[in-house]
Amino acid sequence: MKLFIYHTPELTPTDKTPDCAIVVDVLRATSTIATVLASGGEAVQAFSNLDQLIAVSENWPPEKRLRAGERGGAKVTGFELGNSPLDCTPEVVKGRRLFISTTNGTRALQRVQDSPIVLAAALINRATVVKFLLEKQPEIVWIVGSGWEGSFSLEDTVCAGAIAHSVLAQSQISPAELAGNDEVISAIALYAQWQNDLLGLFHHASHGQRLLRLESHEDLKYCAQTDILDVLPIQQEPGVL
Ligand code: 3SL
Repeated sequence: MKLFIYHTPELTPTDKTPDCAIVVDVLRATSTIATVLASGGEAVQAFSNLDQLIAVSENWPPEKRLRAGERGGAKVTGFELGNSPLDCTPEVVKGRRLFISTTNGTRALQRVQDSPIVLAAALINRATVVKFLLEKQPEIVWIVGSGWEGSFSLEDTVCAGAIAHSVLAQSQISPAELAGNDEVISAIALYAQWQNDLLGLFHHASHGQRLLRLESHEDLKYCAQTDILDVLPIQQEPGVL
């Protein structure tokens, strides 16, 4: 297995696809997606464009759908949900399809949707994603951070590092064998430094601070937990997990 980490979707090569692409948006899209599926949601369908989301979801029975949207961290007017994983309880999402559009996370999913395997990962489902990698052994793996509007984000990089760190801990692969680019080594170092205080790291992150200004402290706490959900969000068809 060769692992490449890209801090933003824009940094991924445009002329190739990996055997497995793992999209990460810890704050908060992939944490929300994992939570919806763990809570019994029928599926999550991701859109980068709000008008498209509205048009496609119109064809779905109202009692079987939920529209979730976030722009700039705030809920999209008229949608049932924003992008808080804490709203995605079984009472709310069970048996329903979540149609979601967020600023960065759904854009990252769209960027890699032609890869044969596409996963959504966050810290909360890290162990399940790692188990999948160790069982399937895809040759070329990309972890794609969503970042924030084209720039690096600490929380996605530390999650990428957490995945790589766990792959190394559970296999015979050496860091040099695993690392396809330098980003892998630096993400592992970031995780090694902060693994016992991920919430503290989120407080340093620009998007963490943005969410704190929006009074989403509980979201930060939830998303900073590691390995609490045994769920593997895996793409079934382009854009649908
Ligand atoms: O950018 C995104 O995709 C979102 O996850 C951002 S937010 O956490 O909902 O503000």
